[in-house]
Amino acid sequence: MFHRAVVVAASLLAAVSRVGALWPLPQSLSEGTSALRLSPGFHITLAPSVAFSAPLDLYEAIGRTQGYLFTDSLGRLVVGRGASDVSAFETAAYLTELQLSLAPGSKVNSITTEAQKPLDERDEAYTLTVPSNGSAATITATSTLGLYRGLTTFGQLWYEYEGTVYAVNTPVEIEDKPAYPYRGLLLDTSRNFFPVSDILRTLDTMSLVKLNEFHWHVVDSQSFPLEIPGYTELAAYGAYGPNMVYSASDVQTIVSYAGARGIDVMVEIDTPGHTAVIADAHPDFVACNQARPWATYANEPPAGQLRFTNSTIATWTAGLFTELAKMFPSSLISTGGDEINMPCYDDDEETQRDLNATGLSFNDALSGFTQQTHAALEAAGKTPVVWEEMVLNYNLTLSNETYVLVWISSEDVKAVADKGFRIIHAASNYFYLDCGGGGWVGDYPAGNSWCEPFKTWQNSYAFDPLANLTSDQYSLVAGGQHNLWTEQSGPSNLDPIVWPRAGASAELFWSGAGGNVTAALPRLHDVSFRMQQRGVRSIALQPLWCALRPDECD
Ligand code: CP6
Repeated sequence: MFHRAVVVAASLLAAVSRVGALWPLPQSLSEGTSALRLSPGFHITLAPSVAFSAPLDLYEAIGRTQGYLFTDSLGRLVVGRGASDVSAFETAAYLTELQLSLAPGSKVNSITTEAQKPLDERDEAYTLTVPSNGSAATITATSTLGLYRGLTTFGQLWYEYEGTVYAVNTPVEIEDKPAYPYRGLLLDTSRNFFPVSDILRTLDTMSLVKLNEFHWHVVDSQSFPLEIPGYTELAAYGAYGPNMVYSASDVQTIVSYAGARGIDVMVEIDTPGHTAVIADAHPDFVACNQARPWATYANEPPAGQLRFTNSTIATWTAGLFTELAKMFPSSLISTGGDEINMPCYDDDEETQRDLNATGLSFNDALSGFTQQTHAALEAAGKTPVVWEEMVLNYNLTLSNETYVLVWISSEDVKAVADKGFRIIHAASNYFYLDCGGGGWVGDYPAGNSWCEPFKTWQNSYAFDPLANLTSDQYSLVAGGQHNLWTEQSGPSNLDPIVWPRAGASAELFWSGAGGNVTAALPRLHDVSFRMQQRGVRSIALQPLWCALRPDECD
């Protein structure tokens, strides 16, 4: 294959504009056509503005970046695209230094601290220059998180081939910052369990495409794999097994690994629906526990929902969120709130007795419960996040600080905005990675095939985050996320089902507008190869033939 590629080499000049494979595309990018070699003595340095108090996670990020430069062996791609005019490389200058500096007055926090800040306080902006003459490259920013984003971009400029590392699109000048502060990925670890190592690899891959929010849908009706201090009975009884539990120390590992990669971890305990598993430890806490036929009482087996109308249970749940808040430094925690099943509560004597005793309507009782869990989170300094039904279906009184995940349909975004809530796009018609995964294949009502059409990356990439909104509502859009529900996914297909598809939302919400799939395809293809180089089983988007000759395949 390589030999074939060399034979069809086009002119270097024609090829280079297609060689730089940055993903997500920076806000402003100017590229030249000169080759540049990475000196064997290349090193990344810190200007005095950073060096005096540089945090450990920045040093580690520098070390990883240097490592990737020499192990992302993608030179074949560049060579195949016509940059095989080796003479251009033989005369290319050597880059020996990349200098990182912070603007005067910037605070030198760790990347982790910056990544875990509230959404509107995150500063991810950076400027990157790579001259073609061998003078030092530079990254400047006003936060270490910005420097980290710049390092990620820098790493995508380079291709190792037969021992030489080169960029072919210099000089490069980039000014960059995200269009939206929230760029997430949801992973469900309840329907099927994922070892910590799978989560860490996913975090690495997220960081490569500048995703910054890991939405950890950690528990659900099927299993409770999270050990929460003071509430350890939930995992003890509810996990699939003793080896399928995230211990408090696993959580710390995941949170700090994420933070060091510029990623915040937003955990979710979905309430009051999706809670059947709580019955394993507390049978009295759950209505319609494993009731049959399950389809009457839940969207998936097993049926069972928290008896939130009971004040003891509500207080217990608020306490659970208080403990959860201590485990996760993020400012964001999701209390869930999707897919509440009414027949379950209608048929539950205890719930009906509570409602009669208090004289509250179902909606008012649900409002009170949600206010109680949210108050617990707010007391812990957190901002609550909910699924859209909480604000669209039950008319709950919630703070306008609340973030609302829109999942049922992108059509619902407008109604959420009209109520003044901040929005996280997660619509099933654009951003669901599972195919049939929300469903129970064979058991879903006929004609309700959530999975069709399969959500291609092109489909997600065409999403308009501001559609149907008035310009004064634009600021309500925090960003968006791809979602992996795992009814039919597990460790063996995690990488292929997520990557590189989730890259589509990564670019959409970083760059602000996707749309042109033809222009994007060769870059996404390249970032997918880069993922593969790093041990991620990201899938092919095209025959390799096209990767070598993007101009022939568009
Ligand atoms: N689990 C939870 C799910 C889903 C949701 N919440 C879901 C619903 C429909 C589809 C896919 C997933 N499996 N807790 C909805 C947010 Cl198609």
